Amino acid sequence: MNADTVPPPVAAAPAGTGVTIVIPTYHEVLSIPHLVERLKALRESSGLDLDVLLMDDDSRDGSEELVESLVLPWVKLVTRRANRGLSHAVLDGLMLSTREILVVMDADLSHPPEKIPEMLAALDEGMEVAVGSRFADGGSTADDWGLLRWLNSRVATLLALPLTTLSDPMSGFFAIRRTTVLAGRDFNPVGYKILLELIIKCRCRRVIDIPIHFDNRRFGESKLSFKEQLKYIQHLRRLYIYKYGTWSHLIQFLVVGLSGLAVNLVALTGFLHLGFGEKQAVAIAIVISMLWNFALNRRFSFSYARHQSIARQFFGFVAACSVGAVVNYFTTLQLWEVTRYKQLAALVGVLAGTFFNFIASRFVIFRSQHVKP
Ligand SMILES: Nc1nc2c(ncn2[C@@H]2O[C@H](COP(=O)(O)OP(=O)(O)OP(=O)(O)O)[C@@H](O)[C@H]2O)c(=O)[nH]1
Ligand SMILES: [Mg+2]
Repeated sequence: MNADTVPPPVAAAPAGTGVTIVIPTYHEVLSIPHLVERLKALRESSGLDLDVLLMDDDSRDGSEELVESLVLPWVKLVTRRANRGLSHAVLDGLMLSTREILVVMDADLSHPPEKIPEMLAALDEGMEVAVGSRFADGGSTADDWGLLRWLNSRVATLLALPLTTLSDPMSGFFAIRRTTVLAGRDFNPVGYKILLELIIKCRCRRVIDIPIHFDNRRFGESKLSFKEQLKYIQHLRRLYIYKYGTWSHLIQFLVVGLSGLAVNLVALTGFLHLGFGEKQAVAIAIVISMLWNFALNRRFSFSYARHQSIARQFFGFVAACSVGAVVNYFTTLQLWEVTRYKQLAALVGVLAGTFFNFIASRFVIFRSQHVKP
């Protein structure tokens, strides 16, 4: 989070009671009156001590004037001019409020405010986060969700499976305790998925799904672009690294290794087709796949070491691959003696060589360097 734009720390402010609803808005002037109307009805029917913070990224669409004209002391609009973006707007809103419970929801009427009391009841029962879910039993989405949108959402949810047990971790509708938010560290969200960021960085364990019906937006346009979806992958990668540390580097290393195997086979086939001799084709394929692995490992698996000398890393990587091949060779030969399953011996040899490569890459070649302040 950019320190310049974060409001003063609320940790110093006295702990409040009641609920703040934090709503990120961008060009939502048409939806705001309807949303406020429904929140007003909720306030009256439930008797909740509830206020609303609209975190607007300087839409200049009349939202500011509209909120002023409503003259409702419990509805405020904060105009943000720096560090724009949905996740930052939500985080700023969460930090601004001093209320005990914080609810986040979209402005476009896709989230039913009437479900808020159910979410608050879950927090009362000891949950840290209650999430409005489209995919929990009893949850639903508007009928005209096309197959593509549904598939997109399901794939995104599947990719987040190792991070949380929630059925709808993409949801933008959730309730969380202020103390839980304040216990979070290292917030660094990219893109849209602020809930995932909070769950990982606040180390939330007690999370619960609250089924909701997710409506289509009625006014204005969606701001969820393809670019935002790419950012989601980047965000997921960061969260995996944060949560799983060295394990996440190992997984990336193995995925890169598998892709290198495919590159090797394609290159070998290609060069044989082009009429190269067998020995030449094998050697060229090895060089190409090694370069491929090096580039991808430097860019992804060990990206924290990207600013270090590329030449040193490259020669280190080539050396590690060569020693790894020797480890593979001797392990296979050793096992060859004790088993009649030669392929099994070769497989263990490959694993031993890969393991050696990983350890050398992670802790020697692409080691993290701590720079003295
Ligand atoms: N402050 C702020 N709010 C944003 C930004 N982008 C989107 N929002 C708000 O975040 C909420 C969710 O954005 P939507 O465009 O509805 O995204 P979505 O719900 O995934 O897409 P739809 O299905 O079309 O509704 C809405 O209330 C938006 O106004 C932004 O950059 N800054
Ligand atoms: Mg929406």
